[in-house]
Amino acid sequence: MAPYRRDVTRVPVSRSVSRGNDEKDADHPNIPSRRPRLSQLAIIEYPDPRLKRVARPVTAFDERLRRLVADMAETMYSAPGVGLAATQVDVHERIIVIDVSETKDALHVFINPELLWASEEFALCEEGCLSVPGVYDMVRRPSRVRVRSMDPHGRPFELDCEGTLAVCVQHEMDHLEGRVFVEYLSPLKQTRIRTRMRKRHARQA
Ligand code: K1U
Ligand code: ZN
Repeated sequence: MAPYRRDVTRVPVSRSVSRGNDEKDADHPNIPSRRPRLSQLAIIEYPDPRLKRVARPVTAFDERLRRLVADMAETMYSAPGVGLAATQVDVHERIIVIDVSETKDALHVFINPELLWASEEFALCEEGCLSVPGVYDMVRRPSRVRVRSMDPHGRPFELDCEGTLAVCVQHEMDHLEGRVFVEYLSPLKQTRIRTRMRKRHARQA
């Protein structure tokens, strides 16, 4: 499944403000005044208990889902991050967005993803999390995975992942199971991270 290429088409402003225009323009999604505005969603932070919730499968492949996916992508790009699970924005449905490209124009959207296969070979990679800002540590995971999923229109696809994409997809699928990457770290590190996060939240209060 090819990732969604981000649409960077710019329509001249004069087209969007032209008077007495035909109906064709009124429906054109690239005309700024007609394009629905994207929202940045609030990301919940560790150790918020809502990060422990197990997400339920998506059953309605409708405009509301596609709008949520667009808002999640906007939230991920502006954070900035390379992935985001719906759990992190307090929506407990099985939805993930990922873009590990340098150019930030290769969005992967996974609805109801399932792990079909994981390699016996493992890799140690540094991970971060938008729900645990400022914390990075090494996590060991299968180096390659195959995922079965659906796109936002309910069409099934399978994707072989390796490198950063494999790390990211496993990290995000953990979020859907209510797991945060710090749970792979030692109890001492987890305690230190919780203390650090609680201090951060007290400062912000
Ligand atoms: O799940 C998340 O909170 C997103 C997380 C994904 C991830 C990163 C690294 C390894 C595994 C999973 C992030 O995006 S953390 C931020 C980050 O990695 C980043 C930030 C700015 C530029 C590039 C990457
Ligand atoms: Zn995360």
